[in-house]
Amino acid sequence: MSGGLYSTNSNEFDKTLDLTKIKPYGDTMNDGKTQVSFTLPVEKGDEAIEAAKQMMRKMGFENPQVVYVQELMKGFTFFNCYGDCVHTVDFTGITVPKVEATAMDMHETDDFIKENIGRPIRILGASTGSDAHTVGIDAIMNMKGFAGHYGLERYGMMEALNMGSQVPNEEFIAKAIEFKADVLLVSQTVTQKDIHIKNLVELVELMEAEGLREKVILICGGPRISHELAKELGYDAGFGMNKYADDVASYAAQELSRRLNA
Ligand code: B12
Repeated sequence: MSGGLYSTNSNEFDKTLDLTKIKPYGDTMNDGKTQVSFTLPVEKGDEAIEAAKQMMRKMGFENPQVVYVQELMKGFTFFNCYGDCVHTVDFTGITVPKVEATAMDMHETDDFIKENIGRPIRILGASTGSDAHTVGIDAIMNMKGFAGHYGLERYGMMEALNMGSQVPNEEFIAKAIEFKADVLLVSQTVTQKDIHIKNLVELVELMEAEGLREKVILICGGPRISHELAKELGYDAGFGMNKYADDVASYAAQELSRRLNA
């Protein structure tokens, strides 16, 4: 039986997928449905809710709805809102710079190093500057690994040394020289006030002054690091979220082999 108060005819919904004009998807194509949350520095109340709706309209959302309101502390109100996004993105025009390497698992990388480099690769890592976060660099380096990916310390053909967090750039460089590192791994998690940019650039400048920059493969990583940003800052490669030891190991082994066998 068709019709009735609650029946819907699916034919009346837009089903057009145009990759040159994509929009957020809620429950039907091109509905633009989006959830946004933010805080305004005002007292909770009807005026605050109206301000949040006006903010949503200015951000490019039609039919703004405030679905959750919470006073965070006196004078600050948090909002969860829904709205219909009016903007579109041309997906076909997007290119993202990526690290160029063939993905290999731990055993394949070890075999690759044996065949093409003939000795273990020395890898030094740290979370540098004032950054106290260790979980990211540990995820890449620790023997036990992370999310089912063994860390670099487990690789038979890698000598991996993890210096931990809050390592000053000068100390990192001194250790790199002493350890005769082939590859340096720098982790940066805190990005407030662009502190990571300042710290990453300082490391490159100090390495250049020491004549070390061209002698090593310099890699940075962290949740807000992209390969594009890394290249801009003078690094050989950058790895962000959802990247694991295998990604770094594959790249490091292949890049070192390219350089040694050039
Ligand atoms: C745990 C944690 C802490 C712990 C850290 C404990 C420890 N031993 O590491 C403690 C409580 C100490 C802490 C402190 C602080 N934290 Co904190 N912390 C977090 C939290 C909850 C999780 C981070 C984490 O462990 N992620 C898990 C790891 C596995 O993910 P990951 O780091 O992204 O790593 C992956 C990739 O990025 C990549 N990767 C990472 N590094 C590298 C390096 C290389 C070379 C490569 C190849 C790849 C790679 O590989 C990993 C696996 O995929 C985040 C919020 C969040 N949910 O992310 C906030 C967060 C990172 N912290 C934050 C802040 C602000 C702080 C403090 C400044 C707070 C304060 N005011 O005191 C201090 C830091 C002080 C300092 N001097 O650094 C902010 C950072 C905001 C920003 N954009 O800058 C966050 C995002 C919280 C927030 N939403 O505000 N924090």
